[in-house]
Amino acid sequence: MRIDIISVAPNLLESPFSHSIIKRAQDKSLAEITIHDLREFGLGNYKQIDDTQFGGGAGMVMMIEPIANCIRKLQSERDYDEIIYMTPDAKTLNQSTANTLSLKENILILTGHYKGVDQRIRDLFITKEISIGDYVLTGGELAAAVLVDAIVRLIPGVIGDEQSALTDSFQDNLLSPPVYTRPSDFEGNKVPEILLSGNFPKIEDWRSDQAYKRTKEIRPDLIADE
Ligand code: 6GU
Repeated sequence: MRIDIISVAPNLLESPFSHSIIKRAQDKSLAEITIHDLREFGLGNYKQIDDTQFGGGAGMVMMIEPIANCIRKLQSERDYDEIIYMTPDAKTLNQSTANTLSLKENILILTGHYKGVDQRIRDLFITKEISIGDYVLTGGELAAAVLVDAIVRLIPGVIGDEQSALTDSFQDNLLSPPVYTRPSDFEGNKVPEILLSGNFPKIEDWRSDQAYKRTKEIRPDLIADE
């Protein structure tokens, strides 16, 4: 899978993709992530990328030309399955969206700053808009990093243990059950007996039961949605 990201703060995105599982996915050529500096497409001597908004009001708006020029250049090199705009005024990311996107070949992600981008960018180029939650970040970069992590870990071969991505919280709309490792007794705090029993069907029942109880208490909306 190829992921291109357009950003005015490319260095904000370097670290999240340079470590651990996402780095390994790139080293194994399972994911190719390329960051493009929007400033290089800025207008005039000052490489301008934003301007005051028509109609007045506080905050700068990202101009259409630099973004259109950048997107068109990238589109001349490959066809994109989705062109995604990261913005708080969109539907929130969930596991189902991450699953769908992990099956795509080429994705382009535009990250916004300031008051957002000129609406015509969204009308002309964007095929999907994604928020990562009901709060506001200073820019879309960290949100894009979250999205890319959620997608890339689902690509077959990225996570060593094939089972692991499938048994995540949310893959079945339930939170994960509690997990334990050694020691079985920490200062009198014991691991539930069932997990030491070796009775795997019973252990699975217990885990399902715990997942359901945890979801009902912490995220009843996930169960109500079904
Ligand atoms: Cl995608 N961008 C920004 N700036 N803030 C956010 C967000 C995105 N998702 C939640 N908050």
